[in-house]
Amino acid sequence: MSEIDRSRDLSQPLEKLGPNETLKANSRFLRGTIAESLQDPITGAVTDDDTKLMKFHGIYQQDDRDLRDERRQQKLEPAYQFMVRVRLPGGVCTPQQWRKLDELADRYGDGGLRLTTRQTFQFHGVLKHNLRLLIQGMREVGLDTIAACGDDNRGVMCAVNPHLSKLHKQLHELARDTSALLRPRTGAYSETWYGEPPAAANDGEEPVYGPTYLPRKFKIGFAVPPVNDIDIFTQDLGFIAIRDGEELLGFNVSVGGGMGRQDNNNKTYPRLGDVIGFIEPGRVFTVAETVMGIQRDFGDRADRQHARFKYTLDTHGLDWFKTTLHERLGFELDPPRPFEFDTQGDAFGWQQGSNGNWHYTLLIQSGRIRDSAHFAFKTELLNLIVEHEGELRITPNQNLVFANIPPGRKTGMQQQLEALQRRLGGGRLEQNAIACVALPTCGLAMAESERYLPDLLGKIRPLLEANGLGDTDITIRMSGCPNGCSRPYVAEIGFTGRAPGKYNLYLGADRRGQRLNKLYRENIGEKQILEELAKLFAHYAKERQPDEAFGDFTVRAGYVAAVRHGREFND
Ligand code: SRM
Ligand code: SF4
Repeated sequence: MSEIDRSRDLSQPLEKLGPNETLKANSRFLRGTIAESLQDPITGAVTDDDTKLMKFHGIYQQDDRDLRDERRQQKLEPAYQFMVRVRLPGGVCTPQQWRKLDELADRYGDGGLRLTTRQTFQFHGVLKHNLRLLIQGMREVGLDTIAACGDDNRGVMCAVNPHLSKLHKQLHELARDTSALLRPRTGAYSETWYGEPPAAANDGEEPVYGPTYLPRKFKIGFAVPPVNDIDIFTQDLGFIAIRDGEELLGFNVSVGGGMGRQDNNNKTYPRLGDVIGFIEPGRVFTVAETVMGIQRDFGDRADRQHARFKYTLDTHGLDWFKTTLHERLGFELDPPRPFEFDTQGDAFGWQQGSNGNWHYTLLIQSGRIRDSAHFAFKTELLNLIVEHEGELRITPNQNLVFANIPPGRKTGMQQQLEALQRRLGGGRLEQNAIACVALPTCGLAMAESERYLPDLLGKIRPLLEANGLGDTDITIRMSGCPNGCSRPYVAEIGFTGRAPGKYNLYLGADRRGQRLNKLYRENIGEKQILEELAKLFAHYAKERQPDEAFGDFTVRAGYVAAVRHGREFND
């Protein structure tokens, strides 16, 4: 591991730091009183401080918001439960791991699994007394949850790349090793969840992070042009593969992406990353560690709303950042190499890899996997996975790839996979849509998202068909609040929740993840959404240029301005 200059930004004296910073510093490297909280039989919750610390362990305390009123009337505490997120770099897992997760969901969760926009699994509805059992179960198949949440390096993403077998392997290994390199080292995780003997916290316990970890979450991803499925410019740090066929030449490095913002706070905005140079593959780890180290040392620790790396860059300037990076690295990045993206979407159905194996991408709306009274989807999926001899890849669009099916096995699986897809349903609109979790589990949701988007799409479809646009690809993404977990600000049509039944409507992104959208209508309900879209689709159908995407049209036709930099998002 390379040495990092860990000098702190002296412009932020300790006494001015926010409460989360003090909590981290005093937590004995994320131990806090989690062990005691877990044992407290009086409540289904943990203390407020432990709630914050447990995020670093990949665990979020929540309560079922559908039950809030009822429980309040009954004078009961909220229906506390936990969301548990798996650390799964690049979204790749084995059938054996899936089988275990499926079993754990039944035994300790709400019976379902949720595929996320960062290519991993979430369990919902886990009760406090089952947390240890769940995490120990994952350990049996080599999985953990550390740093899946918290102020640290989050799940590392990696393009799904069905065609490029050799390159995918190489990139997935880089994603996996980057995740391992930047994984917190504290013994708190194994002590708390695996019951290993407690060690005295010592100052050297976190050689990379130090006692206060990062000012805020930090996200890394690897993309392979022309497919921008991971939305590389929304990552704090992105590596854009530059290749000759399947030979990896190196990466363009992009810095400072992020989606999260708040309504009525113009200091916050989504921002797309800036490409700052090119590196050889052997320098990925040093660059990742050094960039994260600069954010650790200079990120705003006084104001969490201003603490993401994108704001550090805008506060200090890109030139300052590049100089600091070059100084710390001891070398300069080469000039960026040309690259082109042409889509953010997944390739559905069958694709053949360069190694001859087959891949099947299954569309799973919102990544939600559960059995219901009329369709035992989770069970049917598991039955197929058990027969599968390759690996599984979760896509950044919440779908699932049955990857590396040997040619001799394709015929056997084809009928079943295609039949399952038919039962799951979903057409063009759904293929281009993402919804975040939102209600009832997300504590920050202001409006429905996952539970509402399918209905809304059902009402949008006739509007498109009426204008002869039924086969047109248009990205539609919905988030239940402005945090943007579905990456709505890079969708041609983006919705973010404002209040129950009310959404902001954004237009104008480019289908390639290289242009932000912009607010078009604020705080509107379904009736107005459909009226607005009906007008827009009619105009688009009439006046679009050949091959002009909907987002490009809304900018050219003057509905919204093109946003070149995040700061223009709020203009
Ligand atoms: Fe997210 C917070 C769900 C991807 C930006 N996100 C949350 C929490 C944990 C709510 C909370 O803090 O109490 C949500 C849990 C809901 C639940 O009940 O499960 C939540 N985020 C999700 C997931 C599950 C959405 C999904 O439907 O797939 C995604 C899990 C990713 C993963 O596997 O790690 C998810 N979140 C994202 C993304 C997209 C991405 O990373 O590619 C973003 C935008 C990119 C970015 O980070 O800027 C995102 N989530 C946020 C934010 C805003 C951060 C900010 O800079 O302001 C929050 C709120 C916060 O951190 O304060 C948040
Ligand atoms: Fe929750 Fe908001 Fe993220 Fe949706 S966008 S999961 S509502 S935090």
